[in-house]
Amino acid sequence: MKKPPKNNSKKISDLERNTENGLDQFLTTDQGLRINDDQNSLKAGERGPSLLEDFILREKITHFDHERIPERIVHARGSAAHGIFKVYEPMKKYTKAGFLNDTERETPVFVRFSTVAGSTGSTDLARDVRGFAVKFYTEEGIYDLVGNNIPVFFIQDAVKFPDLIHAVKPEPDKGYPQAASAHDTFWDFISLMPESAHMIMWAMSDRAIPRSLRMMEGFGIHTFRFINDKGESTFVKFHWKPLLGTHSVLWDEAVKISGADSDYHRRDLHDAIENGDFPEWELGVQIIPEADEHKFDFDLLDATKLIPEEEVPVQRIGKMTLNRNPDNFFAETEQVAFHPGHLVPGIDFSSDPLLQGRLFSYTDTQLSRLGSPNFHEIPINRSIAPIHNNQRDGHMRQEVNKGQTHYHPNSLGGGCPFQAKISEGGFSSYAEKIDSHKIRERSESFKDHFSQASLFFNSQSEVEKQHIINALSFELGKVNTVEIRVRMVGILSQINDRLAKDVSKNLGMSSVPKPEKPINKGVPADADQNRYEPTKSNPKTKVSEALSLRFDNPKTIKTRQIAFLCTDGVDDDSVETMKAALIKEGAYIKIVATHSGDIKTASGKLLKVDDSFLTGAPFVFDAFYVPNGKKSLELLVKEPAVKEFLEQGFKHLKPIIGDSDAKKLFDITNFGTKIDGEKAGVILSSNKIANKEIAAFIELLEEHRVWSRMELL
Ligand code: HDE
Repeated sequence: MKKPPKNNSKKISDLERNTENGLDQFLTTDQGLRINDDQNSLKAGERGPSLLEDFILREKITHFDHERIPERIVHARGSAAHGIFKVYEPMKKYTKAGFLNDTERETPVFVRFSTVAGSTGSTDLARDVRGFAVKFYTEEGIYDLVGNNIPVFFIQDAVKFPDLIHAVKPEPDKGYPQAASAHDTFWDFISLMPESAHMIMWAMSDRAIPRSLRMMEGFGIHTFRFINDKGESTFVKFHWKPLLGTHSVLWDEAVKISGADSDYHRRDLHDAIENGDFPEWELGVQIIPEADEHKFDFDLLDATKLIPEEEVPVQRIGKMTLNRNPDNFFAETEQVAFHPGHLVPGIDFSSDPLLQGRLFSYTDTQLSRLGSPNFHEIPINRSIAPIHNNQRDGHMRQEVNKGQTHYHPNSLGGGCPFQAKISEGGFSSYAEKIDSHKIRERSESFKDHFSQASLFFNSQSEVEKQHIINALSFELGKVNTVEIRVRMVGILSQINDRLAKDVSKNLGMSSVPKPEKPINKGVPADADQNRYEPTKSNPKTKVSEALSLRFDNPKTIKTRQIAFLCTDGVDDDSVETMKAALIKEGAYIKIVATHSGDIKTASGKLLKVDDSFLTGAPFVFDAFYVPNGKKSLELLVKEPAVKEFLEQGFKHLKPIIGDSDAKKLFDITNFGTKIDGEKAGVILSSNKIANKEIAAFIELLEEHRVWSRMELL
C-alpha cells in the first residue's frame, strides 16, 4: 500500500511566520517590495495631480476598500478567546470521541461569544440571547459545539428562522431599532408564535443581560447523540457551567453601561485573560438512554424544551479554560467559521428539526461571508488533524496539492487517499431506524408550549420574577400596535396569572385579555404549522431550582471591580488595608479620583488613578469603597459626580462601604438616611476600617448584589 501524501501544513505555518510584525522588518508592498516613502503619493510635481502609475498607492487603497466582509447575519457582534479543554474521566461507556476519553489530552479550543440581533458595532449589553460557540481542535478533526447561553430556542422548526430573525432585526422601513427586541415586528411575530413562550421567559429574564461573558452558562440546546465504540447510542444534552457562577446586571444598569462602555463584555473578557484570571467552565452532560426517549412529558427533539436537572442530573465531565486572547480580531474572531455539522466520531445528531436546518445553514453562510469553499484553510479554522481529500481549487486556495490524481477511485495515485474503516477512526453516521411518510407536519408531541414556560417563571426567585415582569412591561410598552400587546398578554395569561396581571396593569389594560386562538393569522387552515391548539400538560417537575440564576453559585469575588472613591490627601492605611484584603480575594481595585494621573496620599505617596469622575462611570463597577482622609473627603464632598456615583451604586444594589470619614459624604447622598440596618447593604466604619467590616463587605459582594435593598428603594 502506498503511503498517503505528506501533510504540508508545516509550509503554511512558515508562511504565517513571515507575515508577523517584527521590530526589525521593513515596510513592503504585498509583493514584498521594500517601500521607501509611505507618506507621499507619486505626483506630477510638488503641487501636481497624482499619477495612475503609483502602484504602491493603488495597492494600499484597493486593499483598504475591500477590508470589510459581510457581517454575520445573526451573531454579528462577538468576542472570542483561545483555550484548552480537558476531560476528567474517560467517557468510554457513552462515547468514543478521543477528546472525551484521554484525560491527559489538552484539546485546544477557540470560543466565540456573541449577541444575536445587533450589528458588529452594537452594544454588548443589549437585552439578547448570547451565542456560546466552541471550536474543539481535536486530533480526530474539528468539533464545533455551537450553542447559546439559554437552553431552549424560540422556534421548533428551522423553516421559521428567517422569519424570527427578520422580525427582531431593525424594521425594514425605518432601519431601527438596533440590537433591540422592544419593537412591533418582534412582538407581532412572537404573539403569533406560541411555541416561543418558553424562550420568551428566558429572554426576558436576567439571563439576557449577563454581568460578564465569564459568568454565564452555555447550552448545546438540541439533543445530540453519543456513540460508543460498540456503535451504541445514548442521547445527550450539553451544558457549560461557569466556575465564577451565573450573574447579571439590572436593566437600568445595562442601559447605562451601553452608554458608558458599549464594549463592556469584550473588555471584561480581554482584561481578565490579560490579568491571568482565566475564565473556566465545566462541561456538563445530561445522559438519556435510548430506552428513555419517550419517558418525558415533552419531546426530546423539541428545542423549545429542556430536561429539568432534577429529572436528569448534569454530570460535570471536563473543564475548559480560556487562557489566551486572539492576536488579531479580524483574522480570528471575525473569520472563525462554526458549524454544528463539524463532528467527530463518537458524537452524532438527533432528528431535531431545528438542528437539521442548521446543518445546511452554516456552510452556506460561510460561503457568503468568507467568499470561498476554502474557508477551512484560514488559520483559525484549520484542523490540527491532517487533511487529505480530492477537493481542489476555488477562491484563495492556499494548499498546493501535488500529484496527478484528484479523484477517487484512482490507480495512478496508488488509490490515495484511502477511506478509513470505523476501527481506523472513520466517521459513520448512526444508523437510526426511520420508516415513515414524507410529510410537512409538526409532531403532536411538540404541542405543549406553556408547561415549561410556567416551570421557568415559577422557578425564579422573587427578584427575578419581578425583573421578568418589568422586562415584558418595558418591551411591550415599546410596541405601538395595541392588538399586538393584547395578543401577547393573552399568551402570558397561559403561562402565569400574576405575570399576565402585572404586565397588563403596567400596560394600562383594564383587565387581562383572553388568549386568542393561536392559529397563525393569514395562513390558510390547511397550511397552518400550528394546526393543533397549544396545550399545557401536567409535567412531573413543577419547580426546578436550577433554573434560577442564583442556584448553586460559588462564593467568590474574583475579578469583581471595586471602585475606591478618593483623591489627594487620602489616608494611606485606609487604602492599603482594604486593598490588601480585596486583592487577596482576587478582586480588582480601581482608583477613581477627582482628576486623572496620580493622586498624592496623606503621606505624600503617589497613587495611580484608573479613572477620574469624568472618564469613569458608576455602572461599570461592582462595589464602592470610600477610604479615610480629611482633605480627600473635603474635596469629594464638593464634587457632584461623587454623589452621583454613590447614588447610582445604591440604586443598582451594589455593596457600599466607607471608612469613618466617609460619613460626611454618605450624609449628603439621597440614601444617607437609609443606611442603618442590614437591609441597606451600606457599611460605615465607626472607627478605623477593620477586618470585621471588610469581611462583611466581602460577604455582600459574594451575593453579587444587595437584594434586600430593593425593599428600601
Ligand atoms: Fe445559528 N446561525 N442558526 N443558532 N448560531 C449562525 O452562522 C441558524 C441557532 C448560533 O460565533 C450563522 O456563521 C439557523 C440555534 C451561534 O460565529 C447562520 C438556525 C442556536 C452562532 C446561523 C439557527 C444557534 C450562530 C450566522 C435555525 C443555539 C454564532 C453566521 C435552525 C443552539 C457563531 C454563522 C459564531 C450563527 C443559522 C438557530 C447558535 C446564519 C438557520 C438554535 C452561537 O448560519
